[in-house]
Amino acid sequence: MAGEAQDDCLFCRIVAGAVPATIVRETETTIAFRDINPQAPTHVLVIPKAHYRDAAALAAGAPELAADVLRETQAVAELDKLESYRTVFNTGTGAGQTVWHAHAHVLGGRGLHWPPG
Ligand code: DGP
Repeated sequence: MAGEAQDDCLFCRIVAGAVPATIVRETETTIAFRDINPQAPTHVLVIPKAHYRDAAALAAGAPELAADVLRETQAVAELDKLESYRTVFNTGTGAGQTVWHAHAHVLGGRGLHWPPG
């Protein structure tokens, strides 16, 4: 069921502390941790603690929680003193989503090209 922790979800396991991660921020509803395969000097993932399979499910099922995630992307940018940064939600396989727990990528610390690949 949407929102409930899934035993087979990697990011639910990070939330539970069962898989280690470099956590940079935590709130009542979210955590932010450094990506294991960084694509920029700052590459942090912001996730809701509750399980939603992607950003679309999160926005539809828990809009206030989606807003919490967005607020935290800004907090991560401030933490890493980023003047410019990019927030990305990959939604669906064709867009490159590989982990099925909603997450925002926060990328910064280098020039970022547009359009993305
Ligand atoms: P996406 O492709 O949008 O679903 O992004 C998933 C990201 O998760 C990807 O950039 C790599 C990252 N990732 C995968 N496994 C782990 C892990 O075990 N720890 C951390 N910190 N990041 C992970």
